[in-house]
Amino acid sequence: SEEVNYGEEMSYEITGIEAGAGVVKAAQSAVEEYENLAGWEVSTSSSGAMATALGQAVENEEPIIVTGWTPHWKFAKYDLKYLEDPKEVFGGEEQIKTMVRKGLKEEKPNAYKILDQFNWTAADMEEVMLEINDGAEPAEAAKNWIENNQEAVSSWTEGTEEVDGTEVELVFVNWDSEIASTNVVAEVMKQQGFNVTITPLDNGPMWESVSEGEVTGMVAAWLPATHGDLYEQHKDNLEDLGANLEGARVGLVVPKYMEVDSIEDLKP
Ligand code: PBE
Repeated sequence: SEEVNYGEEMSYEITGIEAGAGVVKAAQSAVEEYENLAGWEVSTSSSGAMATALGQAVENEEPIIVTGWTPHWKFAKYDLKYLEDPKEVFGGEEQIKTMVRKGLKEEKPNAYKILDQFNWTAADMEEVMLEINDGAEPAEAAKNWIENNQEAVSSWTEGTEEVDGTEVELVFVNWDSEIASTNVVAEVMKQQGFNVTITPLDNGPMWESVSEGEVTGMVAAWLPATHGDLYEQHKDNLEDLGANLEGARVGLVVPKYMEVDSIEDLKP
């Protein structure tokens, strides 16, 4: 693997996603911290464009490095691997956590309780993501998952009462993982009688809207590393309801056919 130099073939480019994503910021830090990444750049665009570029590269068996994360359907669809990160720039295992605006517990206790009790596994989330990737509308995939997982869903609504049109606004970023989780929670709340709006934002504004109390909350906080800076900035002005998913991860992801195992194997 020491012999292969992919940099030139890839124009020394790491294929990023949205500029505000934590994994993009981490990739930019990696370029600074790994001396062997001198001259590399992280391109930014969107999660959709990253997925398209990845699919095309795999089809042509070309080298590509993307800013990746788990849970994500791409690992079910393609043979991929994370590059080892000996400097731990991307952090370790992450949780996805739920954050709500202050005062929600008193004002909308049933909404608060459902958001507090929402909790599922990486495999659950991947099931919804795969169905969406296969062409289902997010709301449709969410409804199907709910129908097949009544036991989990009743543990989220346990101890709550149905409501009559209480308004709830959930914010998220158009990352495939958060499209899945936000749609599932929104559908569950709709079925309990809430009038639910889901609003896609960039990462920074997502956190701000919760901490400014403009919206109900979000289920899209990746911690401790990926959104660590945003959490520090906003934690005093929002309520942290804890993990809704364990075992998440971010990092640099490549197809398995690439003869490189560690970020340190890349050449300047
Ligand atoms: N992600 C998906 C986000 C968190 C969820 C890894 C693209 C990020 O990097 O901020």
